[in-house]
Amino acid sequence: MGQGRNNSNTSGLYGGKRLARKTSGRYLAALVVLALTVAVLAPAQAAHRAKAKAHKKAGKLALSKHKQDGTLFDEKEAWTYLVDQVNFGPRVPGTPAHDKCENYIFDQVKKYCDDAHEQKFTYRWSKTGQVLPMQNIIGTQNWANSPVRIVLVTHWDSRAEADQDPNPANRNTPIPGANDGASGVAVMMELMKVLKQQAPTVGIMYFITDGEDLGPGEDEMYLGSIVFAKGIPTMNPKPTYGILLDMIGKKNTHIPMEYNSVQNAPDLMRAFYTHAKAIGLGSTFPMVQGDQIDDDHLPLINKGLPTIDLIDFDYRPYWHSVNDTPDKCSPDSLGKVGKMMESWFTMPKPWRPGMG
Ligand code: 1BN
Ligand code: ZN
Repeated sequence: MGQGRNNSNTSGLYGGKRLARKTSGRYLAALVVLALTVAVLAPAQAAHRAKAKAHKKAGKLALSKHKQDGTLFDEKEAWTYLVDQVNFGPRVPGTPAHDKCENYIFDQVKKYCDDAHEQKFTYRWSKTGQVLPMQNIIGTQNWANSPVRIVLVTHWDSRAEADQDPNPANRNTPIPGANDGASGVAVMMELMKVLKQQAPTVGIMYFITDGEDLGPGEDEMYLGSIVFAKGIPTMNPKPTYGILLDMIGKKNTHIPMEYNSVQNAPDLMRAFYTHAKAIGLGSTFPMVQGDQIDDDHLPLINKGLPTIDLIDFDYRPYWHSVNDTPDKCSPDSLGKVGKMMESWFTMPKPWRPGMG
């Protein structure tokens, strides 16, 4: 291109009148082409600009819709994650549904966490004598250099037997686990996605545990949590505290202050529930005492990590029944819990022990 311009300049300098006429003829032709191009392209370009403007406006609207309450958490996305898990079938260790769901969750953890791994273990189940392969799925965000490091816990397996089903004929059947299993995972999956876009002010370890609900006795529950907890004393860097999400997807959920959590982490519980009220989620997280629940938080507490259990245990007659299905749950409940967690993890001055 540079060379072409040099050549025409040379002609202009030494070519005389004929060359000037030729040049003005060329200008005329170029002007005609330009005019035609403008005439043909301008309307198309204007239409394109209008379309782009409309897209931009729509994008801004979509963003502002999420941002209205200052959070990015999308309850519809979380709901899809819940339904997808239930559609695999009951996620009972040793079944194909369990394998498929493991891949589904682990893919998301690999995509959105800085670091992802599985903690594999086996358990010989007294009911069948079978040795069951199990996997804790673990991912971290912003972990190594954060002064406050939070282990966010939920279980991804579903109970092998509907032993609380009102109908005795169902009591050997595995449960769908929409609320008891899929709800906590759904919130975590959406949370790790939004916190990849908007960095948390704390370090987060997503600990998605297996074998919580094998049972039927409590001596065969919380299996993944027990395996994970063994490593807590030697973890480097050390986690600061833990938060467990369990059964948080029920329609119109209310999550009172679980008793063991208040006993073991009173300051954290007070701070968490105070924050919920401050951001308008006081009715989802009412400051009233709830039941005392044995759950995945106890093995962690026993190994020195204060951990609170956010659980709505008021779920009869669906709890541990074949009727623990998505129609008992709602996107709204997932959204409320998700927004609370997003807000907690992005606080400019994160809560830490000693802050009161
Ligand atoms: C929570 C969800 N749990 C099981 N599925 C723990 C639990 C065990 C709660 C026994 C109450 C009684
Ligand atoms: Zn359960």
